[in-house]
Amino acid sequence: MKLSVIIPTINSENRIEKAVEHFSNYLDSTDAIEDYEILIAAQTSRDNTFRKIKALASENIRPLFIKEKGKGKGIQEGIRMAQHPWICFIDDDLSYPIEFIDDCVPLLPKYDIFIGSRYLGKRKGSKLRSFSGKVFHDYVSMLFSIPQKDIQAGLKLFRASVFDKISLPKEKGYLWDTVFLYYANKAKLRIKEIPIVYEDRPNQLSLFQSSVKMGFRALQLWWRLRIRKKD
Ligand SMILES: Nc1nc2c(ncn2[C@@H]2O[C@H](COP(=O)(O)OP(=O)(O)OP(=O)(O)O)[C@@H](O)[C@H]2O)c(=O)[nH]1
Ligand SMILES: [Mg+2]
Repeated sequence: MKLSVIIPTINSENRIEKAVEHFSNYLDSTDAIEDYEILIAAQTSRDNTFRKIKALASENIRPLFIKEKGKGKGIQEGIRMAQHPWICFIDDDLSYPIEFIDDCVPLLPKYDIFIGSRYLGKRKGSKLRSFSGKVFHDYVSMLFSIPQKDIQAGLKLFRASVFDKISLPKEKGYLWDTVFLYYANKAKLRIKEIPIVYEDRPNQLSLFQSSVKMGFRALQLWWRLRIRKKD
């Protein structure tokens, strides 16, 4: 398999090197990977993230310097730059296991999109965060009729060619994934959830603040996509 791995990242000077090293060690050692590139989709940060990722550049590791805010924006730019037929994105804090690729490999011919699913697998960490994640999940799943169990998972693998069938979501924030899965289900793409063990490592400042913001954004998107029928 030839794979482009996108790491959306921000304010990560103290973790990005470790993440890139971990992912590239895995990609170098697994038989499943014929060729790969790692795209570090970094947004302008308060710390030295840009300087750190510049120093990581090599044949397989390509830093992207993105001015505009948002995890979705980082993923979009990564997808635009990706050169391989399979694309994966993964968070920068090692909360998701990259080894999930091994579980996907035997199933590649049968599916277009794989999700590293926290709700099928094990979730280590705070019960409150797990509960609020689930409430948000059920709310979004209802608004957009998305049947998958983990919509927002920060680990997804998909064919680059899916964007011949669906548009590349324009959403710039965390809800990029929701729009992606909404389009993918509508186009009847083949989606498989793979159980993973997730290590909760909270980054955001306030759970309440971010949940309210994302809840409101989900409503705006629901209005635009499902009621006004725009994309
Ligand atoms: N390029 C870019 N990446 C971002 C931005 N915000 C977050 N990220 C990255 O997106 C990934 C997920 O961010 P988190 O803050 O862990 O978000 P989360 O996992 O939904 O929230 P937590 O449950 O609090 O961890 C990480 O790799 C971040 O560095 C952004 O504005 N731009
Ligand atoms: Mg996180």
